[in-house]
Amino acid sequence: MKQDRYRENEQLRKGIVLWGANNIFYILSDPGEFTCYLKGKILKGAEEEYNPLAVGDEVSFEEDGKGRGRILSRFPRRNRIARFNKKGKCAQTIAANIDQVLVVASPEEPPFRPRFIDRVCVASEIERIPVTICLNKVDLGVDKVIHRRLEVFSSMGYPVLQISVRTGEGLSTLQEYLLDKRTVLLGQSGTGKTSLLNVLLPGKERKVGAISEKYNRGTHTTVLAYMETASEGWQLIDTPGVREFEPVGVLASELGWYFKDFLPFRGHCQYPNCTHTLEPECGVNEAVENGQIHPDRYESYLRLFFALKERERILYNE
Ligand SMILES: Nc1nc2c(ncn2[C@@H]2O[C@H](COP(=O)(O)OP(=O)(O)OP(=O)(O)O)[C@@H](O)[C@H]2O)c(=O)[nH]1
Ligand SMILES: [Mg+2]
Ligand SMILES: [Zn+2]
Repeated sequence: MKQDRYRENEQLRKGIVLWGANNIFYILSDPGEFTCYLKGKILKGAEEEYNPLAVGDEVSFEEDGKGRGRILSRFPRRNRIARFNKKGKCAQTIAANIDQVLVVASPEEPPFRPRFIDRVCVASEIERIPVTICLNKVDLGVDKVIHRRLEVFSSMGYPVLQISVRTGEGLSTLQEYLLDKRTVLLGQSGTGKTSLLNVLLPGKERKVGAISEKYNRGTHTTVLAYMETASEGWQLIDTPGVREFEPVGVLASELGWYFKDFLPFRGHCQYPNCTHTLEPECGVNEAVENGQIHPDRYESYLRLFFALKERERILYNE
């Protein structure tokens, strides 16, 4: 008898992953939220990935009539933001099906790290996801070096916003960027991603962390990515701060295409497949030398180039 009732209520549904890990995921469907499990932590077609499902993924599931369900499949992704997981030696998807990436940085506590921003820009360019750069904590002061580096991002076409969750500066402008979109927040630990959610989508008192006095870094307060929806319908995805961000889906030899400020100078390279490293007569190198490309952007490029080379050597035994 019990078995029959279960079968009667059983339904096939479609929904979006709000958060989850391992094999339990919280799915938003119409109507309501469902706690769903993924049998054996494996999903067909996603065997090679670190995590088969990420926040923002669309799935089909079978509901049991009591708010629980079993995930059956993942629908094709429109895009994803992913990084290389060194432990798993494969791609780790942070969020899927997003409209915009918001890189959250800070001038201090933790110190400004433009290389992190550069890498997120590469990962987003690979998937053609628009990026906005958001410098939080401007109440702590922003020096000239940071201003200059942020101008480089503006000149490449990335919107740069300067805000302070503490004083409220810049928040109304930021809100305009978020309207009607699903935005994922990415940034080092402690830059204020969760603090931002608390002011933009108030009422939940999500946990924010202290800055470690010893290391002047965040303390990895958020441990799982999650998505929240504003009453107007736009969505924000908060993510755990990561120390290292290495993009996936790009070979070292192709990396230069994702540094937008290099593009005008590629035509001056002697070799069409120039990697802008050791080749003679390289347009990018010349532009760095005569100040047309910011030297720190080039430094970012080199570090990522050699990191990708090393990864390729290990993965493909080159
Ligand atoms: N001075 C200043 N501090 C801020 C501002 N916004 C956030 N903070 C502080 O920065 C610290 C870290 O904030 P969180 O929101 O936890 O940072 P997070 O980016 O979510 O960090 P993880 O979850 O570890 O990735 C907290 O002590 C906040 O109070 C700001 O605008 N100015
Ligand atoms: Mg957080
Ligand atoms: Zn070159």
